[in-house]
Amino acid sequence: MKNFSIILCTLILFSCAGKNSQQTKNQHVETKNIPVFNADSAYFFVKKQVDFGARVPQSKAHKKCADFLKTVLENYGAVAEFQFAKGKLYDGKSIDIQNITGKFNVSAKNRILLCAHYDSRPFADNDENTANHHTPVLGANDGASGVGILLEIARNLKNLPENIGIDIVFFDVEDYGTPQFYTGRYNADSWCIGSREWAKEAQKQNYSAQFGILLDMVGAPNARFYKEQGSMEYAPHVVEKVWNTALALGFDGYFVSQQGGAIIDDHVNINQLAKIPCIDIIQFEPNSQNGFGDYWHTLRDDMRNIDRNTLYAVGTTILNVIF
Ligand code: AHN
Ligand code: ZN
Repeated sequence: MKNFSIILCTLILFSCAGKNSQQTKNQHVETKNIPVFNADSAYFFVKKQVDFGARVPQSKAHKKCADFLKTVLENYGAVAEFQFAKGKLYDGKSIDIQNITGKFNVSAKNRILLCAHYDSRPFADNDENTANHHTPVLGANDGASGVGILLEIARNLKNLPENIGIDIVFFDVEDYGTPQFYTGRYNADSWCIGSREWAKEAQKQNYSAQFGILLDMVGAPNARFYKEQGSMEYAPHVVEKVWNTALALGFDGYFVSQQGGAIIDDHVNINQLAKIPCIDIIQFEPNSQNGFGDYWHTLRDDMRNIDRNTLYAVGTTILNVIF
């Protein structure tokens, strides 16, 4: 037994010595412990949200989901809080906003912002059946997918280096934009109402982050993510960092190295109001009628529209960008 331990110690010593000499050669090489993104766990988090029902602002399902999201963030070690505010809908009516923030490594100066919207659209106004146009969508992909990926990332932040801070924000009232059946004026500002209030407050509080990544519709089977135009305008270096990371990991089936459309989404408020360079990873279908998938704003955006492989590609890419 004694002999065996001596041999073992010698082996360990030798292997350590080998590593040390390697490290002296490349002094800046750090051993990175990148956590493994679990797509089953992310899928579970998406399903959990969908199981609450449509998360339409001011509904019971929405409130339950908001409480759930804050609790999960806290359980994974975040300092979490709600931001309550008021906004104005497409028809001029007032709406209550409830954004959710979870901060990891609160005192780190060097911060990264990760965000997604958690509300779901009150109207399936793209549904092939006009009788469904006033029915809320489940938003498995449109909303829940991004949040599910971010919760799985939160689960993996226990060993986050202490000099990096992560702020996960779940925006409310993103998807209450002017419905197609509305006979009044189309209002481009009727989208992304929650993030507008978040960004205004962030600016007031002098919040800063190195960069931000917004996830929207990141779970559909065979989704493709193009370099979105606003992201290229405000945060080209972040786009390159994320796309290069994805391509190096072999996710070129999802991350396309071509410019896509200009999309009105929460990242616009973050760039313009909070002045944080923020990109949008969003499914884009250049040949489709509406630019997104054919399930978009229809009753078909349910769990059948979620593929673990897509969640894995996006989640793994982000973990590799962070760590
Ligand atoms: C517009 O349709 C203008 N922007 C897309 C924002 C959105 C809606 N993302 C998800 N649902
Ligand atoms: Zn939507």
